[in-house]
Amino acid sequence: MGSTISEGKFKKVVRDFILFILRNLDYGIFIALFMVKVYIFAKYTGLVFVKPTMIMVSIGSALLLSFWILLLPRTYKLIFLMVLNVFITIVVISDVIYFRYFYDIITVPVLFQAGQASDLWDSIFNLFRIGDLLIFVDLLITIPLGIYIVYKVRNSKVRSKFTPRLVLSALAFVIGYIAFTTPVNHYVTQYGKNLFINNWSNVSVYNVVGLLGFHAHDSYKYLQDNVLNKKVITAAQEEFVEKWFQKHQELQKQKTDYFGVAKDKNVFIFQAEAFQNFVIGKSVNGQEITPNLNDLMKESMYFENFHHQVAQGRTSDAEFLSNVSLYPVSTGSVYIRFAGNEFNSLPMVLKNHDYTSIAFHSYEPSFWNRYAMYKNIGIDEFVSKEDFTPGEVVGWTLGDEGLLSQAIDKLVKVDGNFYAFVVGLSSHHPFTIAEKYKTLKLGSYEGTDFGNYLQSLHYVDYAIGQTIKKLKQEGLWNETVFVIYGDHDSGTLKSTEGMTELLGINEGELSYAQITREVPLFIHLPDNQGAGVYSQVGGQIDLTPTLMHFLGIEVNGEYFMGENLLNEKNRLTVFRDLSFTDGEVYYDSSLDGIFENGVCYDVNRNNKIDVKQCEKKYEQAMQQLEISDNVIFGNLIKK
Ligand code: GP9
Ligand code: MN
Repeated sequence: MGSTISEGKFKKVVRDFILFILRNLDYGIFIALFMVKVYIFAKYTGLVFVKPTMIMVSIGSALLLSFWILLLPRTYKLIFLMVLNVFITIVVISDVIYFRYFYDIITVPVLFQAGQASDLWDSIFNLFRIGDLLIFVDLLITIPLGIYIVYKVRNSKVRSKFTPRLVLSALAFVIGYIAFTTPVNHYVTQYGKNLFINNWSNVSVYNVVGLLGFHAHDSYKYLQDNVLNKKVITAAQEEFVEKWFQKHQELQKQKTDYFGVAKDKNVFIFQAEAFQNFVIGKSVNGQEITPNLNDLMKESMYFENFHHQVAQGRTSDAEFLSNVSLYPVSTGSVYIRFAGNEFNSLPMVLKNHDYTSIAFHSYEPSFWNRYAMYKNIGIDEFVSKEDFTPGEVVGWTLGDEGLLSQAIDKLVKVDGNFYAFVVGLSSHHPFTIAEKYKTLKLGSYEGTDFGNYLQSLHYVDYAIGQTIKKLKQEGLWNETVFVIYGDHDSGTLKSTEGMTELLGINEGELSYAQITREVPLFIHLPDNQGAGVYSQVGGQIDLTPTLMHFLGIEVNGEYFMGENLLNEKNRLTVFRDLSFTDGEVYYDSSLDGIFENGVCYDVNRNNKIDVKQCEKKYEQAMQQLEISDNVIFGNLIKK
């Protein structure tokens, strides 16, 4: 008798259990469909999927998104699962199509950028592939079936118990949490949090947190910038900014003998990767590191006290400084955080003078969000990785020689004047280039990071030499203002030992601070006008006003913070960390941001002086950064 009872009990437990599983089959199907969809996304875009961490974060994020649905009674559960499935389907299909066009994942700012989005939706039809049907074909079954079941069970008396639902939901949450956070934490301990603070590329974030994780992170960032930490610019601040620029524009309008000496000439800028100034004119083991630039010095203006002013946005900050003439923001990259803002820019000014602007960079167009930002600042065409004819790879991608040469091939075909903005990459960390280009004999530096850095710069210098030759052959040399500068230091260079040894300096000295911030600037004007070495201090922010001066274009209400480099009076070059120099003093700020803890140097005597002597200019430097931030955070140019 007893055994029959327990047998009956057992049967009931088993039956209940099976019923419970069956009742939650919809949830299982939902998770499976989610996995299939993100897999299709990865497959169609060529991004990562089949690696254990990606599978873990994907399952984890799906569970975290949906665990709460398990708490709901059957009909509601089904309805919400269907809604969520439709939502995910829309996200995946949009991402697939967007990626096909932009090689990037959709971000919140993109959704709000009406201009860009409408361009996208225009071509959506063309970008749709028959295979995309796979992403939403399940809806044809799941929706009618779901509705049918909801309809069927809506009046059923059978009520599922709350406790098992709670347990299952909690279980989904815990598993989801562990599955998601384990690989992410692993990444953070290995590489740090930087990727999430300063997300230089959406794809890199995706690679760590998956598609859903990416969208969650992106939405959070957007919310932070635009709601939670939104900087409020008061009317008084706005007025102050406006007054400041009015006064500044008067200064920018002052003429020198060079005003208009390159009127109606083309502009060709080459922004060289991680190119520091200390190599110019230097030799190692009796070999010149930059023989071509050393030659160029004889025919062009060379600014020996020119500086990069970048912050976390690195290359993109350098581009922003030189094309937009505002300071970068202190965290992240303006290119990514504020790509939807309105800006004044060199290409926009030139557009008013009928120039065609083309940017060249042989890398993924989504890196640093360039495809969006270039468009926003008035660059007509962006020639990126896929658009180049495959050629010799040096470092990460097509070498600078091929890049520059293909750029010229395209530019000779431009009708009318051009503005070319070419961004190099060959000398990017880790400075590994093909053996055949390592032509310097480096002795003790051979094979070290520093040695490889020198070899890379030597190659880039060679590419520059070839470019000058080609521009001459094409008859462009004297029809063009040719500009070369470095984007930033070789920051990721682990050991600076080689550099300090080669130059005979020590960390903590003024020259050390100077050297890490100095990049070369060469400006070749038609017919070698003004050739010589210039000592006034300046930075990337000064490029646009300087070039406008040569081209004979007066500032016309634009918010450019830089100054014409040829204006020698009252110069002040400010760095994002609040270090600065005016050519007389050099202030090196301290990490804690406390003024007194920084170091003040006398530039001419090359020694430390009382920090108080840097105080007045410090206030001015701070004001400049504040004005720039207010313009960017308050989108004041639009106003
Ligand atoms: C990639 C390149 C690298 O497109 O600009 O940027 P960086 O790492 O130097 O900022
Ligand atoms: Mn760079």
